[in-house]
Formats: sequence, C-alpha cells, structure tokens
Amino acid sequence: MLRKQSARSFGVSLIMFALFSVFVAPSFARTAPSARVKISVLSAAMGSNDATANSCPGSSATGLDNLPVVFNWFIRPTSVRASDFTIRNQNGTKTHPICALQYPPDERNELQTINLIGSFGESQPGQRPVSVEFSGSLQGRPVGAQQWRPVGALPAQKIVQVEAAPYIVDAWTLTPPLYAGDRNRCSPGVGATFVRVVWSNGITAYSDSGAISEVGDAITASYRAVYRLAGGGLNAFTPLAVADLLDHGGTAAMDDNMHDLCLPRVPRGATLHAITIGADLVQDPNGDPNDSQTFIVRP
Ligand SMILES: [Ca+2]
Ligand SMILES: [Ca+2]
Ligand SMILES: [Ca+2]
Ligand SMILES: [Ca+2]
Repeated sequence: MLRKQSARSFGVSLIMFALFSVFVAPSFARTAPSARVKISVLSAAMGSNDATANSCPGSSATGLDNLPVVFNWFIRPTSVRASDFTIRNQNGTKTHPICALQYPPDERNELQTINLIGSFGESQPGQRPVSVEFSGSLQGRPVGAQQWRPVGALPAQKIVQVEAAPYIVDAWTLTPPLYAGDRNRCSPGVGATFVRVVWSNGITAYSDSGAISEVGDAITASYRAVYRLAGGGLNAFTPLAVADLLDHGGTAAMDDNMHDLCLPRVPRGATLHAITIGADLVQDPNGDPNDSQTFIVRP
C-alpha cells in the first residue's frame, strides 16, 4: 500500500486490577536498563515500499523504501553513516541505504532506532531484501549509561517483510534523567511510573479506511504494563494515558515507533515483566494492523 507517508513511516488478560501502593518507591529502581551489557538488534522490519514521502536529505531520489532498525542500545548520532548498513537482496545484490536517519524518532531518549531509506528491492518474486549487515563502526551505549563505546561486530539481521504486522520489540522504564525535557511526555500530574514501549515500525491508529491519525483512548484502554511483584505474583496496570504522540507537529503523518505509558505508581520491588495490547489498534506505514501482543520484557 502506498497510501501512507513514509518517514512517519515508518508505522489478555492477566490480573486486571491495579494495586495502588502506599509505598513511594521510585519507579526507576525497578528496571535498570543499563543492565543490558551486550548490544543486540531487536528488529529490522520493512516499513514501506516505493513510498512517495521516502526521501533523503540532499538526494533527489523519491519513492524509496524505508527500513527501521531497532537496537536495544542507544546509537551515537555522530557515528551513523549510511555505509554502515548493507542490505542483501534475494537476488544476490547488496546495497547501502541512501541515508540512515534517527528520524522520525529523534528525541534524546529515542536513539535506539535508525531508519534506513533507499531502494532495497521490489515486491516481486526473487526481489526481496532479506537481511541487513552492519559495518561494526557504530558507537552506542546501553539505555541509561553515560559513555559511548564502539558497538563492534554485529550478526546480520533478518529483514521482516513489508506485509507483516507491526510488533512490540522493546519496553523499559523511563527514569527521571531519561525523561527530563521530553517535549511530548506524560502530562504533569498524570502518572508516577513511565514506560517506553518501542514498536518495530512507525505506528498510528489503525483505520480500515486508510486515514492516518494519532492513537486515542482505545489504545490507552487496551495497553497493560504487567509487573512482577516482590512476592512473585503478576499485576497488570492500565495506563492513565499514553504519551509521545504527534511526534512532529499536529498531524500523525510523521509519527515514530514509540509510545510512553503513563502508569500509576507501582508497588515497591515490582519489576516490569510484560507489555500487552489487543489486536487492530495500531497500524504501520504499510497500513497493516497489529496482532495482539504479549511482549515479555528483556532483562
Ligand atoms: Ca507491514
Ligand atoms: Ca517523547
Ligand atoms: Ca517521539
Ligand atoms: Ca510516538
């Protein structure tokens, strides 16, 4: 489907009762993102093929493809070169993207996604992009860590094809230092615990009419953040709101692949265990709706 703009492009129940605790444990004590000592690629999922809005700064080429690559680390912007990435096609050819952008996800707490834009193959037999390879010259750091470091060699990552549904690839707790100054954060007074949910592609509200709009109340009502309590049980919390909306101005056309869950305070000692959401609530740039998700949080 070519009806979506691209750079936006990029596009259950457990225990259902929230337990409001009187304890005032800081939410950031529960998930230590910097425990991710090893970098890995979480997804490389085609967003759109030959989409009008897929273009690169300084290039006259239009109607390109986009392929967001999501890491479990933040990637240092000054280390990113299009030549760091090589897309291998079924037909044996290899190509670099024309550009590699940390955009639409461009906030300082969103540096884990790089949007590759170029011509990666057509939706024809034998012409699919199948994997992305990495040069090894990127620099990065675990979410929450301070020092950039060489990423080093990474294994080739299989590319998820454009017809596939978007899926959740990561979730982590937004600590106060990571969340400070975020321009589209949870509103003041809404929520005490904040969780970043990262999808494989840019996402907007699912619409079978093809309209592009930001997500609304249905998404908020369906998301659950499941915590493992200190005593071992699981408790699912419904967000009070979802933030990181309308990433680039008043329209959803440039939405990124991130949502922030504005959650109530969770009990002391609870750790983020899973994120769930029902089906047909968001869509990717190709117009594909999500399947229901039960994403188990990685250490
Ligand atoms: Ca898709
Ligand atoms: Ca934000
Ligand atoms: Ca954002
Ligand atoms: Ca967003």
